[in-house]
Amino acid sequence: MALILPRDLCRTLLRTRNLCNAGIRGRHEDRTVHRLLQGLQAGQRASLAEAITLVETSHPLKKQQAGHLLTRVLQDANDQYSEKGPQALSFRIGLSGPPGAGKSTYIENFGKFLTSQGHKVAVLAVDPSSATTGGSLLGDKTRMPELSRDDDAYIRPSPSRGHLGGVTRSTNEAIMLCEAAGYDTVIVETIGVGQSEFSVVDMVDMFALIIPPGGGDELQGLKRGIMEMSDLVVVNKSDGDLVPAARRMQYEYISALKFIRPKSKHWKTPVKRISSLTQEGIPELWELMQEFRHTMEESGEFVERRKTQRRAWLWTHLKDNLVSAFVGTPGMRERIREAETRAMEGVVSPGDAADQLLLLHITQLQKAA
Ligand SMILES: Nc1nc2c(ncn2[C@@H]2O[C@H](COP(=O)(O)OP(=O)(O)OP(=O)(O)O)[C@@H](O)[C@H]2O)c(=O)[nH]1
Ligand SMILES: [Mg+2]
Repeated sequence: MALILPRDLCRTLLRTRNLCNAGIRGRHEDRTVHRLLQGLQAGQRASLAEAITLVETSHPLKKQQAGHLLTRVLQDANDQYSEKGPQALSFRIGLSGPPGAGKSTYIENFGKFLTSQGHKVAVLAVDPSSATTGGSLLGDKTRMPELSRDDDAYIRPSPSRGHLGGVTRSTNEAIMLCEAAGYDTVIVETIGVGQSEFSVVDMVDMFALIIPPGGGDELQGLKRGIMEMSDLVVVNKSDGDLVPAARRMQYEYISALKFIRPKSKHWKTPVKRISSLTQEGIPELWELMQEFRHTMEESGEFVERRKTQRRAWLWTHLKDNLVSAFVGTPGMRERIREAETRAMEGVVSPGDAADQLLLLHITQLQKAA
């Protein structure tokens, strides 16, 4: 059945997500978009911060501007890629671990190590707790005192609005903006307690799990799922009295990983011990990460993963936008509430209730067309 969208709905769709980006380059460009683009190209932090705020917004006009900006950023990135190949691509590293594992301490020292090597590092956070508590990375900035003062580093506090989907979605776009501003290494941090790490996997080139020593139950708690997604497992706090426990943890993870299907046929997930406090093992870990990147690039998987990720994000956006367009149809909220009640009471099966709502929606669309 052909689905024809009435004009009102089209407008809503275009406003909620700028679906009409193609060919923007030649058109009159919004002044804000132009200014931000220039700022990004000049590597200005203030423009980067403003651009990220723009992609986090839910304001319809600003969303449209964000869409234009992202299109331009993507075009520039594609030009760079055609010119230089995979070398033009940044390195996106996802870092997840339970609270207190030492993520902030690690990022502080790892980040400083990278900037000392001439890299430009951006740190973004996907923090499920911030959605309700209002942004815990503010505290984290103080736990990354030196990195936050480093001219070659940019630390973005986690957005404090919306549900997880919104937060992670804009993080994906924030990564692109950081790259446009010249950051060649982007670290995305997440607390491994919910679903957030699953979305982060779809944003990064390498996903690292960081765990503290001890806490045997932790291994069960950390679920197979997250291990299956990891390209690297880091046992942190391998210093002083904690060294024996860190070794035990390392062996436990090495054996646990033997029973897990490898994420890539080109890479076997290593388990490494480090100390973020003493910085022991941090340079070696970076070497390993580069080896990973090299292996992935050689096999073609690096670029392939990014393609697959883009497809996955397209579907995320599509589902979100379809649901909001559906819910936004006049009178639909009322009908949804009725259907919910009927399904809850067991009068109708949830599947039937959903089918009826969809049918109603399609009929309304056809009438309006
Ligand atoms: N001994 C030792 N302590 C560490 C190390 N890394 C971090 N810590 C300590 O562990 C505690 C937690 O470190 P954070 O870096 O804040 O951990 P986090 O994973 O960012 O914690 P959340 O943000 O709460 O999830 C702090 O007291 C750190 O000083 C390490 O390598 N060795
Ligand atoms: Mg932290």
